[in-house]
Amino acid sequence: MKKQLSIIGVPMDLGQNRRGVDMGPSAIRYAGVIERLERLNYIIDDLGDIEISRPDRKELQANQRLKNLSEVADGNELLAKKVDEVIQAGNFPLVLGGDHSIAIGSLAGIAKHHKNLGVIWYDAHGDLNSADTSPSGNIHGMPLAVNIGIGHERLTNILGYSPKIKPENIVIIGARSLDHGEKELINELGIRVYSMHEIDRMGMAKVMSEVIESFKGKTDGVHLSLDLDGLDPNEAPGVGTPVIGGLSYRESHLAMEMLSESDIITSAEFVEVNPILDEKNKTASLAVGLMGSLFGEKLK
Ligand code: 6HN
Ligand code: MN
Ligand code: MN
Ligand code: MN
Repeated sequence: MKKQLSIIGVPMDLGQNRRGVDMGPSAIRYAGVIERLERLNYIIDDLGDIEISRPDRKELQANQRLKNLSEVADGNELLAKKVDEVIQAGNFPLVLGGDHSIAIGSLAGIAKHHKNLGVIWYDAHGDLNSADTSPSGNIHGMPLAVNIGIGHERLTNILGYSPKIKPENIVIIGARSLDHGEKELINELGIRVYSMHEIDRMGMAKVMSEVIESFKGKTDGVHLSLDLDGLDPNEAPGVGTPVIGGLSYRESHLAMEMLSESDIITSAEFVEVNPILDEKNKTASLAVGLMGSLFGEKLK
């Protein structure tokens, strides 16, 4: 792992309906992310937060199939440029959300620097919807589709190229709430999914060894996109779209520790922390703990 980490906060809440997730970056900072990673001897550069523009009320109603499209696209454009700069400077980008729509901007900035970027999507959801398949019109349910080139051009074409990633380089872990159109896309493109069913049967250790083995030698970098709702709502109550029956604290720490040992992760984001829905900053603290494991706490 690179020793210089650049933290980018993205106070984005326009990719979904629940207010409060824009305070995620503050909650994660408050939970001590910088101190935690400095203790592991990383040099932390906190770049502050990306500016997200607020929609006017009229525009909020404009496109129900792609809610707040222009504000989400604009914020992601800024994020993409910032992430691109961080990587050009030789640093590891650690992005704090914000709702999961921000994976559009982070991957736009990251994938530019790779021919074969692997992506681990740790999530209860597939985030593979488009305006045509989405039950909600919320863009946070679409970022993985956008990154493989499916979706509105304002989103797919950020930084002027598309697609960002290849379906065969994606692994979804923790899925238990997939919409009909998402399942069709997964089958059509052969996207690898370790749903809760597979995780229960195989155990997290086996799942992660398979994932790590599958990326080694085949990818030139791996991005971790960790949606806190991948964990069980008992562990992570502060999320906007909780789904019962999720990954445990221990499974998730094990996954992060194995990623740390494997040293394959080249960028990461932690998203969907909503302090308003949380219990005493429990979810933000959980996120910081997982970052500790990802960045090698067990080994140092
Ligand atoms: N997330 N599949 C649902 C939708 O509205 O498209 C939920 C998406 C949740 C997205 O948690 O990042
Ligand atoms: Mn998600
Ligand atoms: Mn999710
Ligand atoms: Mn969510």
